Amino acid sequence: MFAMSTPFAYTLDSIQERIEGLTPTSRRLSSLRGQFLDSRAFDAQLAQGDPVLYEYYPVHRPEVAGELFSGLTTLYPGTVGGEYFMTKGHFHALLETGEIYSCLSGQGKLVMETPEGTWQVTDMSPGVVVYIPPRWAHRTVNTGPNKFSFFWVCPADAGHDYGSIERQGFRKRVVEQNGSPTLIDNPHWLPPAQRV
Ligand code: PAN
Ligand code: ZN
Repeated sequence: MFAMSTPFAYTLDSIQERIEGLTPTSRRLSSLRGQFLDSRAFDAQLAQGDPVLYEYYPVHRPEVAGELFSGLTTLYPGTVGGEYFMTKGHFHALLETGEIYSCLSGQGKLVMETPEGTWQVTDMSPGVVVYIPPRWAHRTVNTGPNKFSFFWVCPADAGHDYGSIERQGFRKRVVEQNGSPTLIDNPHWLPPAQRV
């Protein structure tokens, strides 16, 4: 089905936060409508412009078992109503697949949870590698004043399931309080048995 592949190399340029030779995919503020807690602040910010919140460079491979999907994501600094800029976040469509995130620059948090609502939030700074086990949804949050970038690798057939996160968000949100990143409960989050 797919041509036999041969080993290949690519260059993660951590200074310019890109993978040489690839074009990034961008997600703008408008693509995160409904994801930030303060929708008024979101609308007010969007009225001023639609900045890029993050960019990623996916190194695509055939979406079959055994192949690996990898790339680089860079999340810009900022907040919406005090909530730090973040990625959309997702479960993998093949729930039983994990992922590795490795921080290259900046400061952030990796917010994770299972379908049952067990959660964990892990600090990321350069050199930190986080193992995301199968079944754990994941979202990154830039809590620093500079760009936050990380390398990732997961099974190429993992796929992305954004649906449940788009509907209610993660159980924990990361907001700036007294100048520091603070975890708060997401008032919209419901345990699985109470969801419609
Ligand atoms: C990452 C993410 C990437 C963008 O490659 O897809 O950082 O985040 P969203 O997909 O949540 O917008 C990954 O976890 N892939 O599986
Ligand atoms: Zn993922």
